[in-house]
Amino acid sequence: MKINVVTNILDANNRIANENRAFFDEKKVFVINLMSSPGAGKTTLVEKTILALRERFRIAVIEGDIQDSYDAERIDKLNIPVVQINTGGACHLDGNMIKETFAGFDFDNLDLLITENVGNLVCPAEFKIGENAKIMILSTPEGADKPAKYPLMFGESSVLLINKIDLAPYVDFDFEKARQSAHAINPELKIFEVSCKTDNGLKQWFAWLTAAIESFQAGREKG
Ligand SMILES: Nc1nc2c(ncn2[C@@H]2O[C@H](COP(=O)(O)OP(=O)(O)O)[C@@H](O)[C@H]2O)c(=O)[nH]1
Ligand SMILES: [Mg+2]
Ligand SMILES: [Zn+2]
Repeated sequence: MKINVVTNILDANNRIANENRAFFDEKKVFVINLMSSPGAGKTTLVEKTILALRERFRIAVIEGDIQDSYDAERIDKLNIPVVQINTGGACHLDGNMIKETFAGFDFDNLDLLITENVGNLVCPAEFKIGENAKIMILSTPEGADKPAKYPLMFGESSVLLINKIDLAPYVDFDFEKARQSAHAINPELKIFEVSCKTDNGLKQWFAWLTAAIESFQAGREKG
């Protein structure tokens, strides 16, 4: 008999992710799973999002890295509850790792949990963690061919932030090609062009996230 190990791992993970989701639903905590390749701007976006929305929502962060706690220290400086997960080599977060952090947060006093996944355009998209929405970043220096090369992440995400638009002129980023190929994979994908350096375009992202959290907490959307 041929055993499909990968399917079994994903099934087991889905079960745990669904348990996490049920827990977050009960606590009315909106959870985003933020993914990108290393250096695309995840932590910078998390910092900007905290600064923009902290008056309105109670926010906490999970930082996922293979090792070290550099990103968590950046978040801690903003006085936001943060737990660092060190995957010890694994290139993605999974449901179990998220569950392990539960003791570190006061979920009764939270509206938004942002999880920064390990930098990688491949397997983070395969492992659910109990999120309401997958959000991904593609930065302009990475090139406009990435949707075609890494279709799963673009297919699974609700929002694509094209970051570092301030660098676009220097790296010849083809916005039309990126948009078209991303929408060919996922016609529902919301795309925002932003710069976390100049803040250009970030308002639309904050508005999307605010509306998504409010809609979830009003019971109009279930994870
Ligand atoms: N020019 C430019 N640099 C950015 C932008 N966003 C982030 N960076 C820089 O890109 C580098 C990686 O950002 P970081 O947030 O740590 O990326 P992460 O690895 O995805 O978490 C840092 O030096 C940031 O300051 C942007 O919009 N424009
Ligand atoms: Mg980071
Ligand atoms: Zn992985």
